[in-house]
Amino acid sequence: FHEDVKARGVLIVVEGLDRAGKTVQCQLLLEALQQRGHHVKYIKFPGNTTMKVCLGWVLKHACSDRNSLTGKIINGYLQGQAQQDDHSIHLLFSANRWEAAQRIRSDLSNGITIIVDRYSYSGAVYSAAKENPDLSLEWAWQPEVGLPRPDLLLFLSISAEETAKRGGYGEERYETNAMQSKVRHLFDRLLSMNHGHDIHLIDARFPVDQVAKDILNSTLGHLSERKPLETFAKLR
Ligand code: Z5A
Repeated sequence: FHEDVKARGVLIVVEGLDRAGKTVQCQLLLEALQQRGHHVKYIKFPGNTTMKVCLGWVLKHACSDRNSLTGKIINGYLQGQAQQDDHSIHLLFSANRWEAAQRIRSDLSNGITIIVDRYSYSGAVYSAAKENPDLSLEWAWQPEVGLPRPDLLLFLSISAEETAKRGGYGEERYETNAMQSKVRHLFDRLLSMNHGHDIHLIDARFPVDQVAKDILNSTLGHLSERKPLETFAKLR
């Protein structure tokens, strides 16, 4: 491999249902990797205007796209303040990732490892879960084709029933048991279609510290990978 490929950072995506513990785990992984001397950044999708406070940790690491045009529209939609056609909002979520894609590429090539809290997988399954007959999982995946493909996908595996026990759902439009169950089913389907992908299923039912250890173990083996960055392909 060329020298620039050797030096690049690693793209790590953390996915899962609402309340699976993604943000808590991203924080812990960020800290663990930084303590080991890695240069690491955190990005959350959708990048929007909501500041999420998690165990007292304000997401100061979140990328500047939080205030992007798409981020603002998406935030209003998620809060129920604005209606959008299913296809239109889907494409805006995808555009929100495309807005960040060049930055992700350039950070990786500068040796920065990036931890991403939700990505294209959430994008496809939340839209397909609406069961709009014209919005299949395959249709929903299509705008993601060409985006940077993660080197490692950590899927926090837990059922909708178990996440519901972690506290009442809030005001966002997708926070219902029925929606989360459909989302879980679609995540399973999507992950099974992404052949050749490095996916680690992490049992997210365990206490936070145990989950963090499993995630770190899964991640450490990948930090020495130096293959060229790939992009998402069509679903097979
Ligand atoms: N969406 C979409 O439609 N299209 C897209 O392209 C994208 C997203 C990217 C974003 O909501 C919504 O947008 C989301 C998908 C959709 N749908 N919904 N609903 P958001 O930004 O508000 O949601 P989020 O930030 O991603 O948060 P979350 O999913 O609700 O939570 P989380 O990050 O997975 O969990 P957490 O904040 O780390 O922890 C949640 C609680 O559980 C907290 O009280 C923790 O203390 C507790 N917790 C965490 N881990 C544990 C363990 N191991 N045991 C016990 N308790 C735990």
